[in-house]
Formats: sequence, structure tokens, C-alpha cells
Amino acid sequence: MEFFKQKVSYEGSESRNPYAFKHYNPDQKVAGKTMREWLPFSMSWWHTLSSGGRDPFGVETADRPWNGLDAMKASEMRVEAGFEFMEKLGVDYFCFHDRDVAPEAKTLKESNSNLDHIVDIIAEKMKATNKKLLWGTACLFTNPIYMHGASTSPYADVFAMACAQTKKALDVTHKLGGLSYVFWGGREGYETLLNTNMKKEQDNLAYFLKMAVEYKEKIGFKGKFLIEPKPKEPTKHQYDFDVASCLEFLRKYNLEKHFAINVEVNHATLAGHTVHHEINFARINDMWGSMDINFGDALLGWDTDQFPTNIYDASLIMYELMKQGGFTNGGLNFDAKVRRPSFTMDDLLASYIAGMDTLAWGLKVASIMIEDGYFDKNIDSRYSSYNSGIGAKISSKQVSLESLEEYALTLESIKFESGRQEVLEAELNQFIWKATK
Ligand code: XUL
Ligand code: CO
Repeated sequence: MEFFKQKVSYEGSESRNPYAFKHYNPDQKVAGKTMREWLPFSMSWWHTLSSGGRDPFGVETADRPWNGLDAMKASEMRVEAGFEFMEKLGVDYFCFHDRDVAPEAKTLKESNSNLDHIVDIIAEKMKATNKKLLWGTACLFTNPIYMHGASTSPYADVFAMACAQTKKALDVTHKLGGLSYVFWGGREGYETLLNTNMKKEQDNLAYFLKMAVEYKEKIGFKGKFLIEPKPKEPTKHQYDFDVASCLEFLRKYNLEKHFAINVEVNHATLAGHTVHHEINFARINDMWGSMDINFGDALLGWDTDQFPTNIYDASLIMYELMKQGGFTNGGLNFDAKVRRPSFTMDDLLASYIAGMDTLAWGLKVASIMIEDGYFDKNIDSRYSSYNSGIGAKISSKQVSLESLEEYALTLESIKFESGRQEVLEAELNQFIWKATK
């Protein structure tokens, strides 16, 4: 059975074919590396294969060949479709939660055996196609037992179940050679402090992560552990609010050297940050590990998980990625879903093409920005007062409040220059324009 209409190829920026790349040309070199190397794209199993477009007001709309099949048969068919999808698009990686790939059963034992069955099929497919696992994770949020939290549940039995499920998800991620393993604390947060012991919950969350680190070392899993921040949804207060609060948490519990951050664009938006802020903050702290590359909607206050088509943000994301020199254990995972009315199989293909093209175009913009050096030069000159005189002494930490008071008392005026924000933003537009030519 063939699931998707055609193999997607690069036709150049003049093409009007929705099933062709206009910017993503995998073998094209950008700043010494191919686009394919800069952009380790990953298919999210859950949004691409498992989700059907259900929302709080209506059932699934997606027209999928596995609709109505027995759950295990549907899971097997999804494997076929997923690998054909990656092949046709030229996507090298995929990501999954344990429960996206195989159905959850009544007992953990049965769920584990369902998972083993599908993972064996995935392993065969990986061998045959050379596709790789970017990361695996455990779904610690859909099962009703997690209604009060998983590792932060007030119920010790639930804590145990969360640990058991994580152990198994780590085993299969290790078996499939995952580059990383993600912890997104979907239910790790709270609604009201009137029924919550926040200290106990945070201590338990840290203990859970510590045991995962120990188990990782025990089984010899070489992948990176990633924390994915999100400020709210499903709970009102999520413990992994944003990059800064995750870092603070990891440092408090001495876990930081075992983790990096998986930054998700829409989660940054929900935290009231730009994604540029979040990745820059992770990068300057040597903690930027990977990226979930969906975008939100400026008018909606929830996680809409849309495919990235905003070239302005894509350019800034790629600017940070190039400054980091690329990813080592990370990639660009399309944690994005088609809109509910985009219900056909071909919509999946067209949406990934739109997202991949936007990021490839952003990469071209970023390489021109870096080569030109305009923004770096501007920032260097803005801070140049720290290069000589009193500034040099401050930079080399040779001052005190007393010596600075002595200096400040002699100051007659301070020389300022314009911040030129509007000029800089217009310049970014020019780089975007240059990259289209
Ligand atoms: C939810 C979300 C998750 C994580 C993995 O908002 O982003 O899909 O990426 O659990
Ligand atoms: Co995500």
C-alpha cells in the first residue's frame, strides 16, 4: 500500500508546486555544511501518525487508512506509513512517546508487550531505511492515573508507575539508539496550593530524574537527557516553566550536568518570551540541546502546535543555531499538527514541506547575517565602553563600590548612543529579502 502521493524534491524558489521544496535543498552547502547536516529534521510520531484532529468540541476529522482498525493493526500500519513518509520527504529522524507507537493496555505488563512488538518492527524498518531515532519519551499524562501528577503525584503508587513506565521507555529508546531522551512534565505542576505540597512535589520530581540518570548510566545509554520547558497547559503552574526556571531547578538538585534543554517555540510564547530569548538563554548557558519546532498563534493563548511558516522567527532561530555550530544530540522536531480541517494524508506532506522550507530559508538568511556580521559588530560597539578605561577595569573585576564611587564623583557627563532598534529590525528584513534571491 502506498500512503503518500510522491517523493518530494527541490524545485527552487520559483516553484508553485505545493509538493516540492522551494528552499530546502538537502545537499546544498551553507557555511561549510549541507542543509541536511544543519537541519536534522524529525517527524513527531504523535502529531503525524497518531493524532486525528480531536479537539474539546469535536471528534477526529483526519482521513487515515488505519481509521477503524484494531489498535495493534493500526499501530503496525502507522509504522509503514511513518517510514514511507520520512523516505518521501527526506526526513532522517523521528521521535515518539511510548503510547503513540503502541496502544496502552489494561496492565503495565500488557502495555509493555504491545510496545515491544511495535518497537521490534520499528527496529527492522530503521535497519532497512537508515532512519534514526532523535528521542524517545514516556507519555506520563494521558492515562487517568496521572490526573494529580506523575512523579509529582501525591500518591506513591503513581510515582512508582511513572518510574516503571520511564524505565521501559528508556529501555526502548536505548535499544533503538536514540540520540536523546525527553522529559516533558505534562502533569508535573499544580492548580491550587490549597491542596499541594510544592516542596514535596519538587523534591520527588528531582528524585525521579536522579533515578533516571542512575538507570541511564547503568544500561550504558549514551544519549542526552533533555528537559522540555512549558509554563502552563495542562496544569495552571507547570514546574518546568521556562528555560531559566528549569536551569534553576536542575542546579538546585545538582542535575545540570546530566541534562540539556529541548526548547519548544510555542511553549516559549506561552511563557511570555520570544523563542529567540529562550534559545539564546539556553545557548549562553551551554544548555541548548534540541528544539521542538512548532509555532503558536498570536491571538490564541494555548499550545496550537502549528507548522512553522514565520520566516522572521525562523531566521532568528537559525541565527542562534549557526552561532552554536549546529546540534550534537539534537534536532528540529516537528512537534506540530495539521489544522483540524486539513484532514487529508497529503496535508501532512504539504505541511512538513512548508515547515522544512521555512527553516531552510531561515538558514540561508542566518548565514548571510553571520557572514555580514552587522548585528555582531553593532553589539560589540554598543558594549565597547567595557574595553578601555574604567570599563576595562570592570571587565577584569578590579574595582569595588568605593573605587567606583570615587570615579563616579568625578564624572561630568556620560556619552550615549542610540539603541537603533528600528534600524536593526529593518536591516533584518533586508537580510530576509537578500536570502530570497
Ligand atoms: C506538549 C509537548 C509534548 C512533548 C513531548 O506540549 O510539547 O509533545 O514534546 O512529551
Ligand atoms: Co514538545
